[in-house]
Amino acid sequence: SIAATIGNEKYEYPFINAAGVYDETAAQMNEILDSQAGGVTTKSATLVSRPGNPLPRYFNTELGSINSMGLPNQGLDYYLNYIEETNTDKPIDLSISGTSMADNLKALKKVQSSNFNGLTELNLSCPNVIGKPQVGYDYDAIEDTLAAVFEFFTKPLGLKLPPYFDLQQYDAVASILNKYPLTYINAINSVGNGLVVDAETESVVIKPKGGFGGIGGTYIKPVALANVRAFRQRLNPEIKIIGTGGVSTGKDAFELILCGADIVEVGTILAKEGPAVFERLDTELKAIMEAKGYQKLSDFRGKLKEY
Ligand code: ORO
Repeated sequence: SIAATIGNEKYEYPFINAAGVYDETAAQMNEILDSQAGGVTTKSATLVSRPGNPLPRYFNTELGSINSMGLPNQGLDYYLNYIEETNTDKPIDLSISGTSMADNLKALKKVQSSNFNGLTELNLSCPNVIGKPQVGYDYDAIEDTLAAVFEFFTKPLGLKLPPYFDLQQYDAVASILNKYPLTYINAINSVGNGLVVDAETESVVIKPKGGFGGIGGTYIKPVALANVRAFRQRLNPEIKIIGTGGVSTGKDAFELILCGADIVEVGTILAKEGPAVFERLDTELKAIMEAKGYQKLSDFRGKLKEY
């Protein structure tokens, strides 16, 4: 079996979509649920629907993608209604991404008083809202947010984190997170504010922010592996980890799970291949496990060897 659990949620397959990919509308989320995905994450919701940034705002390259979507979404009520009306055995994870602390608190109060009891993922790492820094790079803001949220929020909560690059950053962030009853973290969001250049046209490839945007795909796999590993070494064992970043094969997922991921999310490769990718990933991961004689994910999860 390749099943996995986070909080009370059971994923028969350990792959789901990364928030923001193939999940803005009910039709897209239904397609993911109908595939061999373990579940679905909603597009990060704001209190009020948003059109997002001007087009073009997403671009695929051979090794990955760049995006500056700007949180286009249908608004929190749409996603809460979708969850309420959808009959499925699979988990639906709700992503929230207010553009201010006040909006995040309002959104989470709404979730708290709703019937939804699944995983709520608070996105502290969107790199693409013009004029708004990523909360995940401001330790005081992370701490203030968690202190305010856990005053009232009693449902299972996860945090979507930006990538970190210095071991001191992991120490600082983990010591804050370990003070709170988080159900999980999700590492990593895109590598923010990269730049893709088209040499032929001598131009950037997306319009918002002069072409700067979040990088996903194969480029960022080592960063994702490092973030999952570094947090697994520092977080309380009760805090689970969703590993996200640069997964396009079952082998990539195997590596993330070796680093400590409980389940794995896919963004760029899902945008490229569509929901059929989930069956391929399940099959590839099972084949690796069979060849190595592993029966379940916990046989190798977190067991990365060091010299
Ligand atoms: N893009 C990302 O890469 N991460 C986010 O959290 C949000 C967006 C977006 O909507 O632009």
